[in-house]
This record gives sequence, structure tokens and C-alpha cells, in this order.
Amino acid sequence: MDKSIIHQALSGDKKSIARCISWIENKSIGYEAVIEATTHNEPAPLIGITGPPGAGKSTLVDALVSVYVAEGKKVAVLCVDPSSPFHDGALLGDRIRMGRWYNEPLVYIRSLSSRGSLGGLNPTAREITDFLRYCGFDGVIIETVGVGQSEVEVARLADLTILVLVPESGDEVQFMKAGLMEAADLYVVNKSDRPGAELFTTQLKNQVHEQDLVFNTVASSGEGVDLLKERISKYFYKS
Ligand SMILES: Nc1nc2c(ncn2[C@@H]2O[C@H](COP(=O)(O)OP(=O)(O)OP(=O)(O)O)[C@@H](O)[C@H]2O)c(=O)[nH]1
Ligand SMILES: [Mg+2]
Repeated sequence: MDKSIIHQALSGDKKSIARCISWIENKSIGYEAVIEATTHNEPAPLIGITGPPGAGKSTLVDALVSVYVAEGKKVAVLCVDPSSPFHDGALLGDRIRMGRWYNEPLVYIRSLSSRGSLGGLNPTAREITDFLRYCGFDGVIIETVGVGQSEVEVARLADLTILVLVPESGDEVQFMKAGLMEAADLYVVNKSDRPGAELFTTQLKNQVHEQDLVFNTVASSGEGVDLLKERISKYFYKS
């Protein structure tokens, strides 16, 4: 592979970024050069979005991307294992929703399968995320479906981890308590248009102690996303 592609990727060329990611993903000969080349500029902040299947993570990411694009910010999105076995329809939904960004110069979106790794981020996803942080974006967002271990790993990798829950997540929160509840920086009660949102939000606020870390959103309509984005911006070095 031509090394000039690496330089083009690092200066933000989407085609070259895509080729470099495939290079890393397939561990093609010399892929280490791509990873090593990344150490020269300032890395973009990494926002991790995680939570149970179907909580609305992709919808929320899409809404956040809209806000960033409206501000002229460049953003990369990495979706790890979007074809979760829990519901097959999600991939198609993601494609339709996210599809509108493919021709938007400010946005780069890439899906990665977790290649059957049992929970947890595979090392390749980690390398690709690292690489993307050096490609001239104002921020990089990584979405992972919460299957326990991966959530905690994402939290370790990201500068800011957002746990997306829904009004029905009460039991899940009990279950997660030990690991992710502590690892997350911000908590989103998405689908706040559904019954029980208020009660669950109150319980969650009591549990995390800091009330201003809990946000209510309706990702599908964009409600509450501006407030969340403002809070996220505090973590972005460049905004
Ligand atoms: N009522 C309501 N529905 C929503 C909201 N946000 C998302 N949805 C719907 O919930 C479904 C799942 O949304 P996704 O964004 O695909 O959820 P996800 O968490 O990315 O799903 P996976 O990646 O498969 O785990 C879709 O049908 C969305 O339209 C919301 O705020 N309110
Ligand atoms: Mg999704």
C-alpha cells in the first residue's frame, strides 16, 4: 500500500481513511505503519456511547451528528457490531438513518463487526479508534451495544462515556451497578416520551448522586439533544 494514503487520511481525506481502516482491520502487511503514523498531531476527543440493545444509541448519535454538522464541526462515527443478534432489524434502520451522512463531507461513518468476540472490544476496534482520532476530526464517536464487558472497555478508551438507558431500564441498572454505572460520565434517559420516564429519571438521579449528570432525551425527535451536546462540548478540546 502506498504510504501517501496514510498522509491523505491524516489530513482528513475520507477515501484514504476508509482504506487505512480496512488496512488495519484486515491486518494487511505493513498495517503497523498506519498505527505508528498517528502519533504526530493532536488526537480528537473520543466520545463513547453505550447501553442496552435498542435503547436508541444510533438515533442519538445521529441527532448529535446533526448538531455538530450544523456547527460546521467534523465528526467521525464508529459503530461496533451494529448487527447485534438481539434484533436484526437495527442494521437496516441504522443504514437508512445514517445513510444521509455518507455524502456529507464533515461526517465519516464506519461500521465494524465485533467478529464474534464475546463481549468486549476487539483490539482492532481499539486500533481503528485510535487511528481515527488523528484524522482531523473535531470529535470521534464510538457506539457499542452494551453486553457488559464492552461497555466498561469503551469507558476506559473514551474521554467521555455516555450510558444510554430507557424508562424500562430499572432492572438493568441494578444488574449493571457494579461495572458500568460507575464507569459512565453522563447518563441519558432516552425515549423520555414513554411512560415511566419521570420515575426512572428520579431513581437514576438518586443512584448517581450528581443530578446534573442525568439527561432526558427523545432522540427520535431531537428533544433534549442540544442540552446534552452542550454538556459534551465541555469535554471537546476544540470547541
Ligand atoms: N419512542 C421513542 N423511540 C425511539 C427514541 N429513540 C429511538 N427510538 C426508536 O428505538 C428503536 C431503536 O433505536 P436505535 O437507535 O436503533 O437503538 P440502538 O440502541 O442503536 O440499537 P442497537 O444498536 O441495535 O443496540 C428505533 O425504532 C428508534 O426509532 C425515542 O426517544 N423515543
Ligand atoms: Mg445502534
